[in-house]
Amino acid sequence: MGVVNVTPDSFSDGGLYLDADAAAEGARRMLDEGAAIVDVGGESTRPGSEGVALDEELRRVVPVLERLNGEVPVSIDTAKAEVARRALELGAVMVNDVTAFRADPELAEVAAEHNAYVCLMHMQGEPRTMQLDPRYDDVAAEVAAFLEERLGFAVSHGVPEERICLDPGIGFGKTVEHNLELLRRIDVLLALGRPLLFGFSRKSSLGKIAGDPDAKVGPLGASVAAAVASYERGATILRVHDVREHVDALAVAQAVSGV
Ligand code: HH2
Repeated sequence: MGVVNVTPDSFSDGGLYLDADAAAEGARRMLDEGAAIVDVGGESTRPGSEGVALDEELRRVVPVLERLNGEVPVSIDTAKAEVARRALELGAVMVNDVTAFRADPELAEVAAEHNAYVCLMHMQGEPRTMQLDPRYDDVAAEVAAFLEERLGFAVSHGVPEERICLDPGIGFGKTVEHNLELLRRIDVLLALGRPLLFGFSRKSSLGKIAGDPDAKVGPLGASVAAAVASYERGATILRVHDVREHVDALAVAQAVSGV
């Protein structure tokens, strides 16, 4: 899954795709480079962010979807039902909601009506404050319990279970150690029986592991290593900004595993 953030302030690609032509071109390039789907978002959820108004989010993402004209499989990264509705009408095939249908419960019905694929993600707290002091007694068990509950919610609102993938939400109310433990104990998440999406790409935890305690962005090599480690432990979808490098690395990992 490639990432195109149509925002001025995303933590690693803010401003790069704010222009609709540049965003559409970026999405097409990612498809050429081997992405199976491109996640288009109009609201940054980086630590400390405040969120954007509906009108502004629509103004950012609708022109991109219009330009893509249904020719690129798009996942719409939004927590708003109205943004998802417009995106699905314009050909998007998946709804990626970092709030797992908590911010706008109507989003579940919109996804169901359009027979969309869905990604439900775990987040502790909200972007504005989530990295201030994240705490868990047992991060893997708590994230799994949350995802199981949200999976039940989505299914009870008409989204077929086969259309849903789950995501532990790397960096969303989690320390470096929490993120690593979620990958080490991925068996607890795999036991939920749905494909798992991991989004380590460029996240600050990777920069910290690579030696910079003040890192805001993780380096490419660290992102690729985290994606391969996630794949080898059982993740199905890797959400990444640098598609070509990840596709190459994952092709090798896949060849080694003989799948
Ligand atoms: N991470 C980000 C945004 N959306 N969605 C899922 N399912 N999983 C993730 O890990 C995830 C996500 C944050 O990364 P990015 O989109 O690059 O930054 P920003 O939120 O600043 O736009």
